[in-house]
Amino acid sequence: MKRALITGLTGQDGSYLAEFLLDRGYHVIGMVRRTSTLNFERVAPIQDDIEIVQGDLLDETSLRHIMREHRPDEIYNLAAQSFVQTSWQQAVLTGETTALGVTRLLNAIQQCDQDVRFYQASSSEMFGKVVEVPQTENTPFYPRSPYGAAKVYGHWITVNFRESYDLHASSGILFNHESPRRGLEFVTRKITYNVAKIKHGLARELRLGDLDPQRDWGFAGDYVEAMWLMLQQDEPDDYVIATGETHSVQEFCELAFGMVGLDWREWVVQDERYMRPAEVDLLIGDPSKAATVLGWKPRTAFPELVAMMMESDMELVGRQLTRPA
Ligand code: NDP
Ligand code: GDR
Repeated sequence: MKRALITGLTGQDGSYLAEFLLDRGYHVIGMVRRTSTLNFERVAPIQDDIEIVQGDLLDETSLRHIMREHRPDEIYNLAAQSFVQTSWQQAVLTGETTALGVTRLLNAIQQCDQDVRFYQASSSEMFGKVVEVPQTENTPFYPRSPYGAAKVYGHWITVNFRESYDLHASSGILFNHESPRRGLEFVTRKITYNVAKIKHGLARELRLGDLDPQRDWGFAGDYVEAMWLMLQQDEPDDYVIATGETHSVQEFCELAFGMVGLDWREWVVQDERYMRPAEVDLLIGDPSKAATVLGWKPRTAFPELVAMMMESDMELVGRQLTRPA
């Protein structure tokens, strides 16, 4: 039985990846950091099938301990301070976790077991103010936030450890991927959850920042397969994972409101608080290397993704309404 360690188990991607690996017969070890209240909501249905271990990307000793005690064959490093907006207020913490955290984990691998296969969760935010459209594995980086800069470091330290120590370390440059399990602070989920509240009469408006940025949005459930495929290759490498389509925040609003018979223009209010000091205007990825080498293709089209999230949030808010006080 293969053993996989997932950091960031409690996040959106961690939960989908854990389900994916369990289905393939893996023994899944999920790293979680200590919190005063449990936040296992996303993994609740599979919690008993996973070995949960405590560790923190800020604490290298905890990572070495996990490596020695649990001997994983594959490591998926999904843990990060992942919210771009927060990275301006907590730039140092973002760097400690999202950048140096990768080095701590790679150090632990290099010292404990150099045969481990390693996946780093890199990001399209590294392209930032894009210098090429669409973006490929060869497009130069131009990050626009402390988060983007931290991910660039995480990406290059992964490449460096691969080249320095011959580690099987791959970096997946994933474009935005969403799901009903997306955190409520990210724009797609913020929209679908609040549209559901408006539809149920629980909110009167939706306050958003810039509606013009365009993103290449895919479904998280499709993207975790690409992570796994990268670690099944004979050689480690870097891959862009994207749909090859781009849509604006406004288009997302139009679709989501439209799905429940509302006109977004009557409900959306623009609010300075959600504007960013530097914006990423346009992201669109070229996933052809992943298609050719990994045989990976996205399965969920943009309208399907919006519909999936809208349906889930309509049901969630409906349940909240009918719950006895
Ligand atoms: P989430 O924000 O949903 O999850 C982040 C996870 O990291 C949580 O489990 C969180 O734990 C954990 N974490 C945060 N800090 C630490 C720490 N110091 N030590 C250990 N664990 C920590 O992110 P996603 O699931 O959406 O994304 C997964 C990864 O992929 C991230 O690295 C993200 O930056 C990257 N990425 C995501 C994309 C996307 O569109 N979703 C696109 C490209 C890259 P806790 O629950 O305790 O907060
Ligand atoms: P992003 O995702 O920054 O692309 O990072 P997010 O959903 O936060 O923003 C997408 C775009 O929407 C604009 N926007 C708003 N965003 C939020 N959160 N809230 C708002 O009210 C709002 N109004 C407009 C933003 O300015 C932005 O242009 C995500 C994260 O998952 C990263 O961890 C990951 O690396 C990248 O995707 C790829």
